[in-house]
This record gives sequence, structure tokens and C-alpha cells, in this order.
Amino acid sequence: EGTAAVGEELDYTITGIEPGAGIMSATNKALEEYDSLKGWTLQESSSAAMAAALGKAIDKEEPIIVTGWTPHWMFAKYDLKYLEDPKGVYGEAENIETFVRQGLKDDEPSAYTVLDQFHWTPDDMGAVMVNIQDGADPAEAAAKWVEENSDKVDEWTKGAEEVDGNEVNLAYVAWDSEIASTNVVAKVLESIGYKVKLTQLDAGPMFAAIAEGDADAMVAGWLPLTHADYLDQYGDKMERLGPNLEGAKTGLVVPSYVEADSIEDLQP
Ligand code: PBE
Repeated sequence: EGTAAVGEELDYTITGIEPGAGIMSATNKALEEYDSLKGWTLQESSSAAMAAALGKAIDKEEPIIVTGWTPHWMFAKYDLKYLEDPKGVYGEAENIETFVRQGLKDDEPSAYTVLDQFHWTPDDMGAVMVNIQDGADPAEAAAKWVEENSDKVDEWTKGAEEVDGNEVNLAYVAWDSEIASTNVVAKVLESIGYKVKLTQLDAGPMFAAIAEGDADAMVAGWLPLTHADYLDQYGDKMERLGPNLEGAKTGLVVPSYVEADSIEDLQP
């Protein structure tokens, strides 16, 4: 089966996720920049529905193209590949960064210290994601990781004094990667006495909540590229604490049996 057949079988449709995701704007840009994607459409969906569609296609060994990212459990569960992106529309390696509201350092120095020191690897995040995918409740999966990784957690809590039920509000988006990281940070904050509220939002509102002080922190800023527009819009009103994970990636992802290696192998 050639690559022309792939487009036809897919009705020239890429399965996307939530409209506010940076990977959606990057994919819209790819649709404009690659001749091979002329006439293709990007279907809005949700992260969960995208993963379900991927699983279904793989069960039937049918082609599918999704907007994907790493770290993600789907690379542990399925045999997948990124389509090469010779024009660099999806950027190089991304980092995931932590942002807090202005004033948090004075108001809640202990929480600020933990958030500032929070730093882990794609493998760490992947382990939590796989557990959640295997059926663990996100809070349980996070608690298990925290228990098994006290060396790392001790580094994050170093110098943070215990508090007595102070409240902290973490904003996040229901991307599998951010469900994992946000729940882990919540567990660690709870371990030093915080009462943590998790607020699930879309991407834009998540940045806005930190900028406006409606939420205290988030650990879900993908940069330098994926969330560059949000950083432009809200960066001045937030405190940027830098990467909590290095070596993330986004792009178009297909099961390895799909006969295309590059976005340029697709056919308009
Ligand atoms: N993602 C996962 C997000 C960032 C985290 C790649 C889906 C996005 O595209 O905005």
C-alpha cells in the first residue's frame, strides 16, 4: 500500500486533540507549509479521544495520523514513529517549564521552593503515565511514584519548611503528561502540609489563571515553541521558574506499519 492510499483511507484527516493545544496550532501551520498536506484537515478532538482512536486503528491495523507528543504512555504501549518534519514546524526538543503567579514567593515560600526545585526526567514522567494508563487513579499513581523516589523528592523539598494546611491551587490541562506531573507535584506539596486544589482548564485559561493570580502555579508550559504564543501574551504577568523536564517532543505520530517516514511522504 503506497502513501497515496494512506491519505485516501484517512479521508485526508489528521486526528488532533483539544483546540487550545500548541500542537494544534503547529499542525495548522504544517497544513499550510507542506505541499504534501494540501487539502488535508486537522480534526479537533480531545487527548483521550485521540488515544482511543489510535488504539482502535492499531487493533485493526488501519492507518491513522495523530498529533502526538513525548513523554507519553502510547510509545510504551504501541509501536509508533514520528513523521520526520524537515521544515521544523514542530521545533526541536522542547522543555516543560514551571510558572507561578507573581507574589507566590512571599505568600507561600515553601510551595515556591518546591515548585522551583521540581525537576525530573521523561522516564520519571513516563512511569507515572503508564501506571495511570494501566488503570491507577492519578493521585494513587503519583503517591506511588513519590514513595518510590524519595531521593528526588527530598531534593525538591530541600529547604522548604512544613506548613499547616495552607492552600495551594495548581492549574493544569487534561493532557496525560500534565495529569501525571501535576498530581506528583500535588502529592509532594501535601507531604509538607499543604492542602492542594487541582484546577483543570484549557491551555489558554491555564496561562491566564496564573497571570491573573487565580491559580498559584502550573508545571505545564511547553517551550520554546509549543506555548510560545501564550508566553507572549501572559509572560510579563507570571514568574517563570524554568524547565522541570528536558527532552520533550511534539509532532505527527503514526503506527510504525504506516508506510511513510516523513510528512513529505504524504500525498495531497
Ligand atoms: N501537548 C502536551 C500540549 C503540551 C503538552 C503537546 C499536547 C500542547 O500541544 O499544547
